[in-house]
Amino acid sequence: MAEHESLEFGKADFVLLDSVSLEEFMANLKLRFEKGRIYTYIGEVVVSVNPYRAMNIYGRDTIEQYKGRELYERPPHLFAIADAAYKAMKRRNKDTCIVISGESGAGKTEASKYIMQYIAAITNPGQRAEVERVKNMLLKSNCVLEAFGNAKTNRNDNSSRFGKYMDINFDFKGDPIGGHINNYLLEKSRVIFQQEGERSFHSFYQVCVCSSINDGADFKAVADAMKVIGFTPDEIQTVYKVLATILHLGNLTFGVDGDTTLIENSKVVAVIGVLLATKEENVGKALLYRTVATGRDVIDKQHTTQEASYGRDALAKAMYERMFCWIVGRINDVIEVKNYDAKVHGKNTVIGVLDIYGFEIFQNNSFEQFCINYCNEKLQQLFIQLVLRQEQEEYQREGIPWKHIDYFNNQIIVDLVELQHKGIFSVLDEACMTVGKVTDEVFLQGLNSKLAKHAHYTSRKLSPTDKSLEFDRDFRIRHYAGDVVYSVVGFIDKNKDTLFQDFKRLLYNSSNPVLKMMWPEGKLSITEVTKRPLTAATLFKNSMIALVENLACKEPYYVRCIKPNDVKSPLLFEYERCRHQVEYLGLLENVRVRRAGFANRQEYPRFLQRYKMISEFTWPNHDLPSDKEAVKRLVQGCGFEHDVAYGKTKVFVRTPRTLFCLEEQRDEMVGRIVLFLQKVWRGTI
Ligand code: AOV
Ligand code: MG
Repeated sequence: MAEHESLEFGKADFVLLDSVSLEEFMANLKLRFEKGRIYTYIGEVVVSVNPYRAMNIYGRDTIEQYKGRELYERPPHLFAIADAAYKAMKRRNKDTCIVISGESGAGKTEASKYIMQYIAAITNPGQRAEVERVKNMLLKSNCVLEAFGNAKTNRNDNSSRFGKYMDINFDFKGDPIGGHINNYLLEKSRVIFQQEGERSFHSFYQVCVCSSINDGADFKAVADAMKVIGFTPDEIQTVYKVLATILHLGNLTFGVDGDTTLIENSKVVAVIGVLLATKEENVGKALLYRTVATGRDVIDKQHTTQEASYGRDALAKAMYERMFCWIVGRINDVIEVKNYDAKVHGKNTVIGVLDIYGFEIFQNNSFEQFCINYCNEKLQQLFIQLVLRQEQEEYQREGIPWKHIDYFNNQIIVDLVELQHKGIFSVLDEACMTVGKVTDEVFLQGLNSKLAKHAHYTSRKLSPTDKSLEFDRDFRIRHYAGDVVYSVVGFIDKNKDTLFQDFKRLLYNSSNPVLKMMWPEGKLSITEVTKRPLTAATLFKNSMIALVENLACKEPYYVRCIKPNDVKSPLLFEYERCRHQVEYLGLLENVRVRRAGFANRQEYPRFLQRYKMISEFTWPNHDLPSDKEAVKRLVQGCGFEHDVAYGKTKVFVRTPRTLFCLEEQRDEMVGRIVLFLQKVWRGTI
């Protein structure tokens, strides 16, 4: 527990509050924010409040203060948590992960970047060139991914529109030797539509150099970063061509002449032809016709203007998404671990850093917000499992006297979304599978009939007098973080995510090899394409389940971000706004579990192995009936009885300070033993 800070800044760890109540918690959080202390602990969890101003706490000197220190030795900071995750990995060969959560604009992405900078700064003391190269790539990749994956929304000027999980791999020395990025569902609909006050992805403005944010300077930074990462000039050119194509597609309009659908501004088609390195007529044809196989025959079927517009938008979205995934893939090619032989170098360990899109509520919420908010439910569930539930279950299992601490378990909402056959994703997939004309309304009817009784679901039909449900197309979910009204409009299309095969073939047949590479499936002819692709919802659900499984098998460290106000002000601590977040994040329950619980636990033999040299009863071996008895004797000898509990298989230590004292005594004894052995060796004893 961080005790060295002056009390005028409030308590550095919520665990030290005189009593655990929401009022006390909030008073402490507010006081610290106002005093410029944006970080506070709950044990090993960092609670962070977005300062909305540049803080002078991330420089080289601060990094030096945290390097190698224990959590409670310095004021709360992201660096301390990064160091703790790093130490756990290095000392105990553990894979660890840092999970950063909080709503949109709360400061997750900034936190993830500071954490990565810290890890880069404290590693590679030997200045190995290869390690420096890897570190540089990892840091530079952020700049590129933000340009293509972030956008200005009404919640955040630099909002992540994709989920990102980055593994950093370390060698036996603890130096980064590579990494891997997993990206999750990019909000590609932004390419063709933005709500009022919002923008498309930064990248478009960077190529146009035409707006309020400093896009021109960013353009250069991104181009430089891409070069450093190893994108070839051709690849970078292709990226710009794809962006330009998408911008031109936005200008294309369709009309009719008798029975014929036509493109009204055909000059645009010529430009797109040049950009995509393909014939103008091929572009025109792909936009106006689709090839269909009927039995053995293959015919060209003309689009209606509506279908043509749908196809154009789908193409723009798909090209952007594909390019984004390709960029991630190219970065992975460069940063992935190469030539690592575990037999020679020992185990290669990992720190994962998760930075996703935060919970969000807009004026208009659609499929994308639904997925984003489901993702946040999954992460809250993981937090509950790892921090609130497992902890309590372990005390019970070990027979430590324990009074259960209640918390809201959001599993019910996770189930509402993802349960097989019954959940919203299943209902959506079923609706998409229906033969004949499928509409969003069919999907809504499905929801209403399956979920009428669900406590967290309602809709206009089920609650006709509810004022928040303005339109027939609306349904509402009671999320852990608040109520969100979604409009069903677009759910079916977005879930099916159809891109006419003709476009895939068009892009595959481009004479630009980079573009061709992005569209390998265009190789298939119309008669070879049969398999129905998985829906967007199923793909997303599967990727979320895999993500949570991956995180759950690592030792987790948490950063819980809080957004102090909705106007990006550095001065304003909107009490209600913050209280709501503290409540739904389950922070109070976290403090309660932590306070009643123990900071550290170890199995008896392991504990003994580490500390046996500090007691005459246990060094070099003990003659007590069990390791448990031996540990008891050891702890008594050190005078830590009051701070320790004995479980069936493990010893539990309440405060980190006790562990710290044990470590100090151990260090001293190890020093003495070494000295003694040296004397024996030299024959002076
Ligand atoms: P998010 O990642 O949590 O939202 P960001 O990390 O992008 O939020 O933070 C939003 C903005 O708040 C940043 O652009 C900064 O202006 C400011 N900010 C956040 N953290 C700090 C900090 N430590 N110091 C100074 N300013 C900060 V989203 O990506 O929308 O969920 O999808
Ligand atoms: Mg973000």
